[in-house]
Amino acid sequence: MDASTPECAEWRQIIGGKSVGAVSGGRIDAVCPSDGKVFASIPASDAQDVDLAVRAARQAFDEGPWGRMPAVERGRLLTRLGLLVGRHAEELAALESRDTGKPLRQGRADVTATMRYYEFYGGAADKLHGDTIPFLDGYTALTLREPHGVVAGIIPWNYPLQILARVAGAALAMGNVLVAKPAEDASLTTIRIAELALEAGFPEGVFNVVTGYGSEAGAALSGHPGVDYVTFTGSPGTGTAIQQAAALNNRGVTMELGGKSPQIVFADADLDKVLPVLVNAIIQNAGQTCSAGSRVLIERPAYDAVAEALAGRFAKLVAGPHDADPERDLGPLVSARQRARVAAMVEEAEASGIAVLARGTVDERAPQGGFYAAPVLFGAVDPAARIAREEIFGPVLSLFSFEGEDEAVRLANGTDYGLVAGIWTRDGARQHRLAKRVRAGQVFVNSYGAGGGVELPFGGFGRSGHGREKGFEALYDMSATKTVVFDHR
Ligand code: TXE
Repeated sequence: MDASTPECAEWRQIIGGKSVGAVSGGRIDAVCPSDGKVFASIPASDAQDVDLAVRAARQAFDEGPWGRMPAVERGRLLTRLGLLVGRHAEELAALESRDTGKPLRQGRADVTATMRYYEFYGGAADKLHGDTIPFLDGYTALTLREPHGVVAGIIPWNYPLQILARVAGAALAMGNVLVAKPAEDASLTTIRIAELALEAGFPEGVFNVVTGYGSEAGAALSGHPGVDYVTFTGSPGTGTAIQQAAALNNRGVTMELGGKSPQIVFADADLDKVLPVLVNAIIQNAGQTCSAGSRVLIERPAYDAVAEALAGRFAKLVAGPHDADPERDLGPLVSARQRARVAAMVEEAEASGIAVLARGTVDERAPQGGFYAAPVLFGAVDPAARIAREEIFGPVLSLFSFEGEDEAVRLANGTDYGLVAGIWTRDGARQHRLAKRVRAGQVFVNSYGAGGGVELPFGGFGRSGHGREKGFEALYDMSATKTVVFDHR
Protein backbone atom coordinates (compact mmCIF):
# COMPACT_ATOMS: atom_id res chain seq x y z
CA MET A 1 0.00 0.00 0.00
CA ASP A 2 1.23 3.48 -0.88
CA ALA A 3 1.73 4.92 2.58
CA SER A 4 3.01 8.16 1.06
CA THR A 5 -0.58 9.13 0.31
CA PRO A 6 -1.49 11.00 3.48
CA GLU A 7 -5.16 10.03 3.33
CA CYS A 8 -4.33 6.36 2.72
CA ALA A 9 -6.72 5.05 5.35
CA GLU A 10 -6.78 1.57 6.79
CA TRP A 11 -10.45 0.63 6.84
CA ARG A 12 -11.88 -1.99 9.15
CA GLN A 13 -14.87 -4.28 8.78
CA ILE A 14 -17.91 -4.56 11.08
CA ILE A 15 -18.43 -7.83 12.97
CA GLY A 16 -20.82 -8.07 15.92
CA GLY A 17 -21.06 -4.28 16.11
CA LYS A 18 -17.27 -3.87 16.41
CA SER A 19 -14.89 -2.32 13.93
CA VAL A 20 -12.18 -4.95 13.42
CA GLY A 21 -9.36 -6.01 11.08
CA ALA A 22 -8.91 -9.51 9.65
CA VAL A 23 -7.74 -12.14 12.15
CA SER A 24 -4.78 -12.86 9.87
CA GLY A 25 -3.91 -9.15 9.73
CA GLY A 26 -3.97 -9.34 5.93
CA ARG A 27 -5.03 -6.35 3.86
CA ILE A 28 -6.18 -5.58 0.31
CA ASP A 29 -5.42 -2.28 -1.44
CA ALA A 30 -8.31 -0.07 -2.49
CA VAL A 31 -7.40 1.37 -5.89
CA CYS A 32 -9.02 4.38 -7.54
CA PRO A 33 -9.86 3.35 -11.14
CA SER A 34 -9.37 6.91 -12.41
CA ASP A 35 -5.61 6.91 -11.77
CA GLY A 36 -4.79 3.36 -10.68
CA LYS A 37 -3.45 4.63 -7.36
CA VAL A 38 -3.96 3.05 -3.96
CA PHE A 39 -5.90 5.34 -1.64
CA ALA A 40 -7.02 3.02 1.18
CA SER A 41 -6.97 -0.60 2.25
CA ILE A 42 -9.49 -3.12 3.57
CA PRO A 43 -9.14 -6.29 5.66
CA ALA A 44 -8.31 -9.46 3.66
CA SER A 45 -10.62 -11.73 5.62
CA ASP A 46 -10.79 -15.48 5.34
CA ALA A 47 -12.80 -18.36 6.82
CA GLN A 48 -11.89 -17.37 10.39
CA ASP A 49 -13.41 -13.90 10.08
CA VAL A 50 -16.44 -15.29 8.26
CA ASP A 51 -17.00 -17.72 11.09
CA LEU A 52 -16.86 -14.90 13.65
CA ALA A 53 -19.35 -12.85 11.63
CA VAL A 54 -21.79 -15.74 11.16
CA ARG A 55 -21.61 -16.54 14.88
CA ALA A 56 -22.22 -12.89 15.80
CA ALA A 57 -25.18 -12.80 13.42
CA ARG A 58 -26.59 -16.07 14.76
CA GLN A 59 -26.32 -14.81 18.33
CA ALA A 60 -28.09 -11.57 17.43
CA PHE A 61 -30.84 -13.57 15.75
CA ASP A 62 -31.27 -16.19 18.50
CA GLU A 63 -30.58 -14.23 21.65
CA GLY A 64 -30.58 -10.49 20.92
CA PRO A 65 -33.43 -7.97 20.99
CA TRP A 66 -33.78 -8.27 17.20
CA GLY A 67 -35.81 -11.49 17.25
CA ARG A 68 -38.45 -10.00 19.54
CA MET A 69 -38.55 -6.57 17.93
CA PRO A 70 -41.95 -5.72 16.39
CA ALA A 71 -41.87 -5.36 12.61
CA VAL A 72 -42.76 -1.68 12.86
CA GLU A 73 -39.64 -1.08 14.98
CA ARG A 74 -37.45 -2.86 12.44
CA GLY A 75 -39.02 -0.65 9.81
CA ARG A 76 -38.24 2.47 11.81
CA LEU A 77 -34.57 1.46 12.02
CA LEU A 78 -34.42 1.01 8.26
CA THR A 79 -36.10 4.37 7.74
CA ARG A 80 -33.62 5.97 10.12
CA LEU A 81 -30.75 4.38 8.17
CA GLY A 82 -32.20 5.91 4.99
CA LEU A 83 -32.26 9.33 6.66
CA LEU A 84 -28.63 8.91 7.74
CA VAL A 85 -27.69 7.99 4.18
CA GLY A 86 -29.31 11.25 3.14
CA ARG A 87 -27.39 13.18 5.78
CA HIS A 88 -24.12 11.66 4.49
CA ALA A 89 -25.12 11.83 0.83
CA GLU A 90 -22.15 13.79 -0.50
CA GLU A 91 -19.63 11.80 1.50
CA LEU A 92 -21.10 8.49 0.28
CA ALA A 93 -21.39 9.65 -3.34
CA ALA A 94 -17.76 10.82 -3.37
CA LEU A 95 -16.55 7.59 -1.75
CA GLU A 96 -18.51 5.37 -4.16
CA SER A 97 -17.32 7.42 -7.08
CA ARG A 98 -13.67 7.19 -6.05
CA ASP A 99 -13.78 3.50 -5.19
CA THR A 100 -15.55 2.37 -8.40
CA GLY A 101 -14.52 5.13 -10.86
CA LYS A 102 -18.13 6.06 -11.67
CA PRO A 103 -18.73 9.77 -12.34
CA LEU A 104 -19.80 11.73 -9.29
CA ARG A 105 -23.26 12.36 -10.79
CA GLN A 106 -23.76 8.58 -10.96
CA GLY A 107 -22.53 8.25 -7.38
CA ARG A 108 -25.14 10.83 -6.38
CA ALA A 109 -27.88 9.00 -8.27
CA ASP A 110 -26.85 5.78 -6.52
CA VAL A 111 -27.11 7.48 -3.13
CA THR A 112 -30.60 8.73 -3.97
CA ALA A 113 -31.69 5.19 -4.90
CA THR A 114 -30.02 3.83 -1.76
CA MET A 115 -32.00 6.20 0.46
CA ARG A 116 -35.14 5.16 -1.35
CA TYR A 117 -34.42 1.44 -0.78
CA TYR A 118 -34.11 1.89 2.98
CA GLU A 119 -37.19 4.12 3.00
CA PHE A 120 -39.19 1.63 0.90
CA TYR A 121 -38.25 -1.41 3.00
CA GLY A 122 -38.63 0.59 6.20
CA GLY A 123 -42.25 1.19 5.21
CA ALA A 124 -42.75 -2.38 3.97
CA ALA A 125 -41.46 -4.13 7.11
CA ASP A 126 -44.89 -4.45 8.72
CA LYS A 127 -46.96 -4.84 5.55
CA LEU A 128 -46.41 -8.47 4.57
CA HIS A 129 -48.69 -10.78 6.46
CA GLY A 130 -49.97 -14.31 6.23
CA ASP A 131 -53.40 -15.81 5.47
CA THR A 132 -56.11 -17.66 7.29
CA ILE A 133 -57.00 -20.76 5.33
CA PRO A 134 -60.45 -22.41 5.23
CA PHE A 135 -59.75 -25.88 6.62
CA LEU A 136 -61.53 -28.76 8.35
CA ASP A 137 -64.37 -28.13 10.74
CA GLY A 138 -63.03 -27.53 14.25
CA TYR A 139 -59.64 -26.26 13.04
CA THR A 140 -58.15 -22.86 12.38
CA ALA A 141 -55.25 -22.75 9.94
CA LEU A 142 -53.09 -19.73 9.30
CA THR A 143 -49.73 -18.79 7.83
CA LEU A 144 -46.95 -16.63 9.25
CA ARG A 145 -44.07 -15.10 7.28
CA GLU A 146 -40.87 -16.03 9.10
CA PRO A 147 -37.31 -14.82 8.49
CA HIS A 148 -34.78 -17.38 7.24
CA GLY A 149 -32.27 -16.37 9.93
CA VAL A 150 -28.71 -15.50 8.86
CA VAL A 151 -28.68 -14.14 5.31
CA ALA A 152 -25.37 -13.96 3.43
CA GLY A 153 -25.28 -11.18 0.84
CA ILE A 154 -22.44 -11.40 -1.68
CA ILE A 155 -22.23 -8.03 -3.39
CA PRO A 156 -20.49 -7.05 -6.66
CA TRP A 157 -18.45 -3.93 -7.36
CA ASN A 158 -20.61 -2.20 -9.98
CA TYR A 159 -23.29 -0.71 -7.70
CA PRO A 160 -22.14 -1.52 -4.16
CA LEU A 161 -24.40 0.99 -2.37
CA GLN A 162 -27.54 0.14 -4.32
CA ILE A 163 -27.11 -3.63 -4.36
CA LEU A 164 -26.31 -3.73 -0.65
CA ALA A 165 -29.41 -1.60 -0.02
CA ARG A 166 -31.76 -3.88 -1.94
CA VAL A 167 -30.34 -6.93 -0.16
CA ALA A 168 -30.13 -5.43 3.33
CA GLY A 169 -33.44 -3.59 3.03
CA ALA A 170 -35.49 -6.67 2.17
CA ALA A 171 -33.56 -9.06 4.45
CA LEU A 172 -33.73 -6.86 7.55
CA ALA A 173 -37.33 -5.80 6.93
CA MET A 174 -38.33 -9.47 7.23
CA GLY A 175 -36.38 -9.92 10.46
CA ASN A 176 -33.27 -11.66 9.15
CA VAL A 177 -29.75 -10.75 10.21
CA LEU A 178 -27.11 -10.02 7.58
CA VAL A 179 -23.52 -10.87 6.78
CA ALA A 180 -22.54 -8.88 3.70
CA LYS A 181 -19.41 -9.64 1.68
CA PRO A 182 -18.67 -6.76 -0.70
CA ALA A 183 -16.37 -7.18 -3.72
CA GLU A 184 -12.65 -6.79 -3.10
CA ASP A 185 -12.61 -4.08 -5.82
CA ALA A 186 -15.10 -1.79 -4.04
CA SER A 187 -15.90 -2.38 -0.37
CA LEU A 188 -15.70 1.03 1.25
CA THR A 189 -19.31 2.20 1.09
CA THR A 190 -20.51 -1.19 2.37
CA ILE A 191 -18.38 -0.74 5.47
CA ARG A 192 -19.61 2.85 5.83
CA ILE A 193 -23.28 1.77 5.60
CA ALA A 194 -22.73 -0.84 8.33
CA GLU A 195 -21.28 1.93 10.52
CA LEU A 196 -24.31 4.10 9.82
CA ALA A 197 -26.60 1.14 10.65
CA LEU A 198 -25.04 1.02 14.13
CA GLU A 199 -25.56 4.77 14.44
CA ALA A 200 -29.19 4.32 13.39
CA GLY A 201 -29.64 1.91 16.30
CA PHE A 202 -29.50 -1.58 14.75
CA PRO A 203 -28.47 -3.98 17.52
CA GLU A 204 -24.93 -5.38 17.37
CA GLY A 205 -24.59 -8.42 15.12
CA VAL A 206 -27.58 -7.60 12.91
CA PHE A 207 -25.63 -5.86 10.13
CA ASN A 208 -22.17 -7.43 9.65
CA VAL A 209 -19.65 -6.79 6.90
CA VAL A 210 -16.74 -9.09 6.09
CA THR A 211 -14.37 -7.87 3.37
CA GLY A 212 -11.98 -10.05 1.39
CA TYR A 213 -11.42 -11.98 -1.80
CA GLY A 214 -14.26 -14.00 -3.29
CA SER A 215 -12.24 -17.20 -3.34
CA GLU A 216 -11.55 -16.87 0.41
CA ALA A 217 -14.15 -14.83 2.31
CA GLY A 218 -16.87 -15.28 -0.34
CA ALA A 219 -16.43 -19.04 -0.67
CA ALA A 220 -16.28 -19.49 3.13
CA LEU A 221 -19.47 -17.46 3.57
CA SER A 222 -21.53 -19.18 0.90
CA GLY A 223 -20.65 -22.63 2.27
CA HIS A 224 -20.89 -21.80 5.97
CA PRO A 225 -23.37 -24.15 7.70
CA GLY A 226 -24.51 -21.31 9.97
CA VAL A 227 -25.85 -19.34 6.98
CA ASP A 228 -29.55 -19.93 6.27
CA TYR A 229 -29.96 -18.18 2.92
CA VAL A 230 -27.57 -16.79 0.30
CA THR A 231 -28.24 -13.91 -2.07
CA PHE A 232 -25.74 -13.10 -4.81
CA THR A 233 -25.29 -10.65 -7.66
CA GLY A 234 -22.40 -11.29 -10.03
CA SER A 235 -21.21 -13.57 -12.81
CA PRO A 236 -22.92 -16.86 -13.76
CA GLY A 237 -19.74 -18.86 -13.09
CA THR A 238 -19.37 -17.53 -9.56
CA GLY A 239 -23.12 -17.97 -9.11
CA THR A 240 -22.77 -21.66 -9.90
CA ALA A 241 -19.91 -22.03 -7.37
CA ILE A 242 -21.98 -20.26 -4.70
CA GLN A 243 -25.03 -22.42 -5.40
CA GLN A 244 -22.92 -25.57 -5.16
CA ALA A 245 -21.50 -24.43 -1.82
CA ALA A 246 -24.97 -23.52 -0.50
CA ALA A 247 -26.42 -26.79 -1.80
CA LEU A 248 -24.07 -28.77 0.42
CA ASN A 249 -26.02 -27.26 3.33
CA ASN A 250 -29.34 -27.37 1.43
CA ARG A 251 -29.77 -23.62 1.69
CA GLY A 252 -31.97 -21.43 -0.48
CA VAL A 253 -30.47 -18.85 -2.82
CA THR A 254 -31.38 -15.80 -4.88
CA MET A 255 -29.17 -15.33 -7.96
CA GLU A 256 -28.89 -12.20 -10.11
CA LEU A 257 -26.35 -13.12 -12.78
CA GLY A 258 -26.40 -10.34 -15.37
CA GLY A 259 -27.76 -10.14 -18.88
CA LYS A 260 -27.45 -9.48 -22.58
CA SER A 261 -30.48 -7.28 -22.71
CA PRO A 262 -32.11 -6.33 -26.03
CA GLN A 263 -33.73 -3.08 -27.05
CA ILE A 264 -36.12 -3.73 -29.93
CA VAL A 265 -36.64 -0.68 -32.13
CA PHE A 266 -39.46 -0.79 -34.71
CA ALA A 267 -39.50 1.59 -37.64
CA ASP A 268 -42.49 3.49 -36.20
CA ALA A 269 -40.65 4.32 -32.94
CA ASP A 270 -40.13 7.90 -31.83
CA LEU A 271 -36.45 8.15 -32.77
CA ASP A 272 -35.88 11.43 -30.95
CA LYS A 273 -36.92 9.70 -27.77
CA VAL A 274 -35.17 6.40 -28.39
CA LEU A 275 -31.68 7.51 -29.42
CA PRO A 276 -30.46 9.10 -26.17
CA VAL A 277 -31.91 6.19 -24.21
CA LEU A 278 -30.08 3.63 -26.36
CA VAL A 279 -26.79 5.43 -25.73
CA ASN A 280 -27.34 5.97 -22.03
CA ALA A 281 -28.36 2.36 -21.44
CA ILE A 282 -24.91 1.18 -22.52
CA ILE A 283 -22.64 3.94 -21.21
CA GLN A 284 -24.22 4.31 -17.78
CA ASN A 285 -21.59 3.10 -15.30
CA ALA A 286 -19.34 2.52 -18.36
CA GLY A 287 -21.54 -0.42 -19.36
CA GLN A 288 -20.89 -2.23 -16.08
CA THR A 289 -24.59 -2.62 -15.35
CA CYS A 290 -26.37 -5.97 -15.22
CA SER A 291 -29.33 -4.44 -17.02
CA ALA A 292 -27.23 -2.62 -19.67
CA GLY A 293 -29.04 -2.50 -23.00
CA SER A 294 -26.15 -4.12 -24.85
CA ARG A 295 -28.01 -5.32 -27.99
CA VAL A 296 -30.07 -3.02 -30.19
CA LEU A 297 -32.36 -4.83 -32.64
CA ILE A 298 -33.59 -2.50 -35.37
CA GLU A 299 -36.38 -3.10 -37.86
CA ARG A 300 -34.78 -3.17 -41.29
CA PRO A 301 -36.35 0.00 -42.82
CA ALA A 302 -35.01 2.04 -39.88
CA TYR A 303 -31.62 0.31 -39.56
CA ASP A 304 -29.47 2.73 -41.57
CA ALA A 305 -30.97 5.84 -39.98
CA VAL A 306 -30.62 4.49 -36.41
CA ALA A 307 -27.09 3.15 -37.02
CA GLU A 308 -25.96 6.45 -38.50
CA ALA A 309 -27.47 8.52 -35.71
CA LEU A 310 -25.94 6.25 -33.06
CA ALA A 311 -22.54 6.37 -34.75
CA GLY A 312 -22.67 10.17 -34.65
CA ARG A 313 -23.39 10.10 -30.93
CA PHE A 314 -20.80 7.41 -30.14
CA ALA A 315 -18.03 9.30 -31.92
CA LYS A 316 -18.58 12.21 -29.54
CA LEU A 317 -18.51 10.18 -26.31
CA VAL A 318 -15.58 10.84 -23.98
CA ALA A 319 -14.41 8.76 -21.04
CA GLY A 320 -12.67 10.59 -18.20
CA PRO A 321 -11.93 10.55 -14.48
CA HIS A 322 -14.76 10.11 -12.01
CA ASP A 323 -14.29 13.67 -10.74
CA ALA A 324 -13.62 15.37 -14.09
CA ASP A 325 -14.71 18.97 -14.36
CA PRO A 326 -16.59 19.35 -16.64
CA GLU A 327 -18.03 15.88 -16.18
CA ARG A 328 -17.36 13.32 -18.91
CA ASP A 329 -19.88 10.94 -20.48
CA LEU A 330 -18.50 7.94 -18.66
CA GLY A 331 -15.80 7.01 -16.17
CA PRO A 332 -13.11 4.32 -16.29
CA LEU A 333 -13.82 0.62 -15.80
CA VAL A 334 -13.46 -0.68 -12.27
CA SER A 335 -10.12 -2.48 -12.60
CA ALA A 336 -7.27 -3.40 -14.92
CA ARG A 337 -8.74 -6.93 -14.98
CA GLN A 338 -12.13 -5.67 -16.17
CA ARG A 339 -10.51 -3.44 -18.79
CA ALA A 340 -8.49 -6.39 -20.10
CA ARG A 341 -11.65 -8.53 -20.26
CA VAL A 342 -13.55 -5.90 -22.27
CA ALA A 343 -10.57 -5.17 -24.55
CA ALA A 344 -10.16 -8.88 -25.33
CA MET A 345 -13.79 -9.18 -26.42
CA VAL A 346 -13.61 -6.04 -28.56
CA GLU A 347 -10.37 -7.20 -30.22
CA GLU A 348 -11.81 -10.63 -30.93
CA ALA A 349 -14.89 -9.10 -32.55
CA GLU A 350 -12.81 -6.76 -34.70
CA ALA A 351 -10.49 -9.58 -35.74
CA SER A 352 -13.48 -11.64 -36.81
CA GLY A 353 -14.49 -8.87 -39.19
CA ILE A 354 -17.43 -7.27 -37.34
CA ALA A 355 -17.66 -3.64 -38.43
CA VAL A 356 -16.86 -0.87 -35.96
CA LEU A 357 -19.30 1.92 -36.83
CA ALA A 358 -17.87 4.41 -34.34
CA ARG A 359 -15.57 4.71 -31.38
CA GLY A 360 -15.52 7.30 -28.63
CA THR A 361 -12.37 8.66 -27.05
CA VAL A 362 -10.59 8.87 -23.73
CA ASP A 363 -10.01 12.36 -22.38
CA GLU A 364 -6.39 13.19 -23.17
CA ARG A 365 -5.99 14.74 -19.71
CA ALA A 366 -7.09 11.53 -17.96
CA PRO A 367 -4.34 10.14 -15.68
CA GLN A 368 -2.15 7.53 -17.36
CA GLY A 369 -2.70 4.79 -14.79
CA GLY A 370 -6.53 4.78 -15.07
CA PHE A 371 -8.56 1.88 -16.45
CA TYR A 372 -10.28 3.71 -19.33
CA ALA A 373 -12.12 2.10 -22.23
CA ALA A 374 -13.40 4.10 -25.19
CA PRO A 375 -17.01 3.26 -26.14
CA VAL A 376 -17.36 1.07 -29.25
CA LEU A 377 -20.35 0.66 -31.60
CA PHE A 378 -20.47 -2.53 -33.68
CA GLY A 379 -22.83 -2.79 -36.68
CA ALA A 380 -24.57 -5.68 -38.45
CA VAL A 381 -23.45 -8.14 -35.78
CA ASP A 382 -23.91 -11.86 -36.42
CA PRO A 383 -26.21 -13.17 -33.65
CA ALA A 384 -23.89 -16.18 -33.30
CA ALA A 385 -20.84 -13.99 -32.52
CA ARG A 386 -19.44 -14.02 -28.98
CA ILE A 387 -20.13 -10.29 -28.49
CA ALA A 388 -23.76 -11.00 -29.40
CA ARG A 389 -24.18 -13.74 -26.79
CA GLU A 390 -21.92 -12.96 -23.84
CA GLU A 391 -22.06 -10.16 -21.34
CA ILE A 392 -19.22 -7.73 -22.05
CA PHE A 393 -19.74 -5.41 -19.08
CA GLY A 394 -18.17 -2.45 -20.82
CA PRO A 395 -19.32 0.44 -23.09
CA VAL A 396 -19.75 -1.77 -26.15
CA LEU A 397 -22.99 -1.76 -28.14
CA SER A 398 -23.96 -4.23 -30.88
CA LEU A 399 -26.54 -3.53 -33.59
CA PHE A 400 -28.65 -6.16 -35.36
CA SER A 401 -31.42 -5.88 -37.93
CA PHE A 402 -34.69 -7.78 -38.12
CA GLU A 403 -37.75 -8.12 -40.32
CA GLY A 404 -41.10 -8.49 -38.52
CA GLU A 405 -42.15 -9.44 -35.01
CA ASP A 406 -41.22 -13.10 -35.17
CA GLU A 407 -37.62 -12.41 -36.05
CA ALA A 408 -37.48 -9.65 -33.42
CA VAL A 409 -38.63 -12.10 -30.74
CA ARG A 410 -36.28 -14.82 -31.98
CA LEU A 411 -33.29 -12.48 -31.75
CA ALA A 412 -34.38 -10.97 -28.44
CA ASN A 413 -34.75 -14.42 -26.88
CA GLY A 414 -31.73 -15.80 -28.71
CA THR A 415 -29.23 -15.68 -25.85
CA ASP A 416 -29.04 -17.73 -22.65
CA TYR A 417 -29.86 -14.60 -20.63
CA GLY A 418 -33.21 -12.97 -19.88
CA LEU A 419 -32.95 -9.98 -17.56
CA VAL A 420 -34.37 -6.81 -19.14
CA ALA A 421 -35.82 -5.80 -22.53
CA GLY A 422 -36.90 -2.56 -24.16
CA ILE A 423 -39.64 -2.39 -26.80
CA TRP A 424 -39.94 0.72 -28.93
CA THR A 425 -43.04 1.06 -31.09
CA ARG A 426 -46.12 3.28 -31.31
CA ASP A 427 -48.36 0.28 -32.15
CA GLY A 428 -50.29 -0.50 -28.95
CA ALA A 429 -51.30 -4.05 -29.88
CA ARG A 430 -47.72 -4.88 -30.83
CA GLN A 431 -46.50 -3.49 -27.49
CA HIS A 432 -48.71 -6.01 -25.68
CA ARG A 433 -47.81 -8.93 -27.96
CA LEU A 434 -44.10 -8.32 -27.62
CA ALA A 435 -44.20 -7.70 -23.87
CA LYS A 436 -45.66 -11.19 -23.50
CA ARG A 437 -43.35 -12.96 -25.93
CA VAL A 438 -40.03 -11.48 -24.82
CA ARG A 439 -38.37 -13.58 -22.13
CA ALA A 440 -37.05 -11.08 -19.61
CA GLY A 441 -37.62 -10.33 -15.94
CA GLN A 442 -38.38 -6.68 -16.72
CA VAL A 443 -39.84 -5.31 -19.95
CA PHE A 444 -39.96 -1.58 -20.62
CA VAL A 445 -42.19 -0.24 -23.37
CA ASN A 446 -41.05 3.03 -24.97
CA SER A 447 -38.52 3.55 -22.20
CA TYR A 448 -35.64 1.64 -20.70
CA GLY A 449 -35.34 1.70 -16.95
CA ALA A 450 -31.80 0.32 -16.82
CA GLY A 451 -32.87 -1.64 -13.76
CA GLY A 452 -34.23 1.50 -12.13
CA GLY A 453 -37.22 1.68 -9.86
CA VAL A 454 -36.76 0.53 -6.31
CA GLU A 455 -40.41 -0.60 -6.29
CA LEU A 456 -40.13 -2.79 -9.40
CA PRO A 457 -39.43 -6.52 -8.96
CA PHE A 458 -36.15 -7.43 -10.62
CA GLY A 459 -34.50 -10.70 -11.61
CA GLY A 460 -34.01 -12.95 -14.57
CA PHE A 461 -34.83 -16.01 -16.56
CA GLY A 462 -32.31 -18.63 -17.68
CA ARG A 463 -28.67 -17.71 -17.22
CA SER A 464 -29.68 -14.36 -15.66
CA GLY A 465 -30.55 -16.23 -12.48
CA HIS A 466 -33.58 -16.86 -10.33
CA GLY A 467 -35.47 -15.33 -7.47
CA ARG A 468 -36.61 -11.73 -7.40
CA GLU A 469 -35.15 -8.69 -5.70
CA LYS A 470 -36.46 -5.16 -5.27
CA GLY A 471 -40.03 -4.09 -4.68
CA PHE A 472 -42.42 -5.92 -2.40
CA GLU A 473 -41.63 -9.18 -4.21
CA ALA A 474 -38.19 -9.39 -2.57
CA LEU A 475 -39.86 -9.83 0.80
CA TYR A 476 -41.10 -13.26 -0.29
CA ASP A 477 -37.59 -14.43 -1.17
CA MET A 478 -36.34 -13.10 2.13
CA SER A 479 -38.84 -15.05 4.24
CA ALA A 480 -40.44 -18.48 4.51
CA THR A 481 -44.06 -19.44 5.09
CA LYS A 482 -44.91 -21.18 8.33
CA THR A 483 -48.29 -22.90 8.54
CA VAL A 484 -49.93 -23.11 11.96
CA VAL A 485 -53.00 -25.28 12.62
CA PHE A 486 -55.14 -25.09 15.80
CA ASP A 487 -57.43 -27.96 16.75
CA HIS A 488 -60.25 -26.46 18.86
CA ARG A 489 -62.77 -29.25 18.66
O1 TXE B 1 -17.50 -11.23 -10.80
P1 TXE B 1 -17.74 -12.28 -9.65
P2 TXE B 1 -16.19 -10.51 -11.35
C1 TXE B 1 -20.19 -10.12 -14.47
C2 TXE B 1 -19.62 -9.21 -15.55
C3 TXE B 1 -18.15 -9.22 -15.26
C4 TXE B 1 -17.96 -10.63 -14.76
C5 TXE B 1 -16.77 -10.88 -13.88
O2 TXE B 1 -19.88 -9.79 -16.82
O3 TXE B 1 -17.38 -8.97 -16.41
O4 TXE B 1 -19.12 -10.90 -14.01
O5 TXE B 1 -16.73 -9.99 -12.75
C6 TXE B 1 -17.45 -12.69 -5.08
N1 TXE B 1 -17.49 -17.66 -3.74
N2 TXE B 1 -20.75 -9.36 -13.35
O6 TXE B 1 -15.10 -11.50 -11.57
O7 TXE B 1 -16.63 -13.26 -9.57
C7 TXE B 1 -16.55 -11.52 -5.36
O8 TXE B 1 -15.63 -11.32 -4.30
C8 TXE B 1 -18.19 -16.63 -3.23
C9 TXE B 1 -22.16 -9.12 -13.43
O9 TXE B 1 -15.86 -9.38 -10.49
O10 TXE B 1 -19.09 -12.82 -9.88
C10 TXE B 1 -17.57 -10.40 -5.48
O11 TXE B 1 -17.96 -10.00 -4.17
N3 TXE B 1 -18.06 -15.36 -3.69
C11 TXE B 1 -22.71 -8.48 -12.27
C12 TXE B 1 -18.74 -11.07 -6.19
O12 TXE B 1 -18.56 -12.47 -5.94
C13 TXE B 1 -17.21 -15.14 -4.70
C14 TXE B 1 -21.89 -7.77 -11.29
C15 TXE B 1 -18.83 -10.84 -7.69
O13 TXE B 1 -17.71 -11.39 -8.32
C16 TXE B 1 -16.46 -16.19 -5.28
C17 TXE B 1 -20.48 -8.13 -11.33
C18 TXE B 1 -16.63 -17.50 -4.75
N4 TXE B 1 -15.97 -18.56 -5.24
C19 TXE B 1 -19.96 -8.88 -12.35
N5 TXE B 1 -15.72 -15.67 -6.28
C20 TXE B 1 -24.17 -8.18 -12.22
N6 TXE B 1 -25.02 -9.21 -12.35
O14 TXE B 1 -24.56 -7.06 -12.04
C21 TXE B 1 -15.98 -14.34 -6.33
N7 TXE B 1 -16.89 -14.02 -5.38
